[in-house]
Amino acid sequence: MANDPKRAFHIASAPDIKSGQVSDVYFARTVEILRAKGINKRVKAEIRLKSFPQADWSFGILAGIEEAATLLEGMPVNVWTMDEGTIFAPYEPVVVVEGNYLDWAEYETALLGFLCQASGIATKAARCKRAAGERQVISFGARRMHPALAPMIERNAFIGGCDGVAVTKAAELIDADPMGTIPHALVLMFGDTVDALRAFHEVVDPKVRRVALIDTLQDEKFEAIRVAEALGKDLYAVRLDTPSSRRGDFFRILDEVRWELDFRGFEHVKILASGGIDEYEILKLNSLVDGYGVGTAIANAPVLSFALDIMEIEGRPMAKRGKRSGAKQVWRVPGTVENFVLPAHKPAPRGPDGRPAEALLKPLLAGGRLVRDLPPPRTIRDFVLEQMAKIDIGASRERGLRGDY
Ligand code: PCP
Repeated sequence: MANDPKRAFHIASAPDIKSGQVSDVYFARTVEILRAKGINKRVKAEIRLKSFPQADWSFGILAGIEEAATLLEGMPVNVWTMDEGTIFAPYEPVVVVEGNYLDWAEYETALLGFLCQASGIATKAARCKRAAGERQVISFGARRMHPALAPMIERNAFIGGCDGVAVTKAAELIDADPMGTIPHALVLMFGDTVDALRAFHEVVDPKVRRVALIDTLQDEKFEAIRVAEALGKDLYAVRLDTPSSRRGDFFRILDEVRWELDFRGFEHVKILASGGIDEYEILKLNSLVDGYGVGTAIANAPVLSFALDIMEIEGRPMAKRGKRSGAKQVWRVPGTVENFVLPAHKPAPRGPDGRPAEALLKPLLAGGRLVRDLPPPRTIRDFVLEQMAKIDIGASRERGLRGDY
């Protein structure tokens, strides 16, 4: 079986995406028909969400804006968007595109793809970070998805609130050091948890925290005692990734480990948990756990199924059934994350305290030229955490957004 140089990974390249080749065929046919009939109307379209993927989700984190800018940059279009990281709700337009329809029609598929997956990941990461509070949440999920997407997945896990990412290539994108502990494979290579940890301590850069994985071979509580006695003050934490077949009452296992460590004076040793962790599991384990490795729950987060719809043709409000026509602005009540939508031609409203409301849809591209700075991931993450601190449980409950914590 000769090595076939043409065999490549099943992914679209950046030039493929940028040249509009990642597009549903009915857009190409629409363009063909409109060209044949000499129709090229100037339209305005908006992207918005109809509902969250799960009933207990009460906020969304907008992500994918930087890639959307890269996609549409250089095209004869005007684009307005919310800032990346903005907390939004269904029925609030997050992106508006204006231009001659034939110039951008075939970019809808890729544009929505950038926003739907990235925003799902960022929102799930935000829910996990919100549940964990000050405790660390590290993205461990790249292995669950196509590797071509790993940088995108972990970048959006980070801007959503994760404190770190595991994949080196993704860490470069967020300008941070990759984070990780020990895989079961290393323990198996040494045939002993303490020997593997000692080798890690001897070989790996001292600035990397010493975290012992304690569920590979023996009972976690006895392994916790052994690694703590082996490394003493140099041991930062133990990680429990207990296989589901042995997990039983995970809380009780963690409680025993905590007791045995504290009983012997190893109060400084933190406990990390991974394997099947999501925001609900985090809420159950917080009283014992100091940090989490979250994989599948974030990497395989439900997408936010944004839709793009024309709402104005040749300057006149026109939208399909089920959609509000006309250009809109999304306003934010000062000092809150409470948004509301008004027709764009309406005057700027004021908040209950008289302060002017903030317009969330801001120019991004003018005639295809970038007219707004695109902040680095860490700045977007700070913006997300700052907003999350403002999510007022009472108000969200009043607004009938149930089930949030
Ligand atoms: C994986 C790795 C990640 C975990 C699972 C993510 O464990 O340690 O932390 O799990 P999740 O997708 O359920 O959230 P293994 O593959 O068992 O372990 P390792 O590669 O660390 O030996």
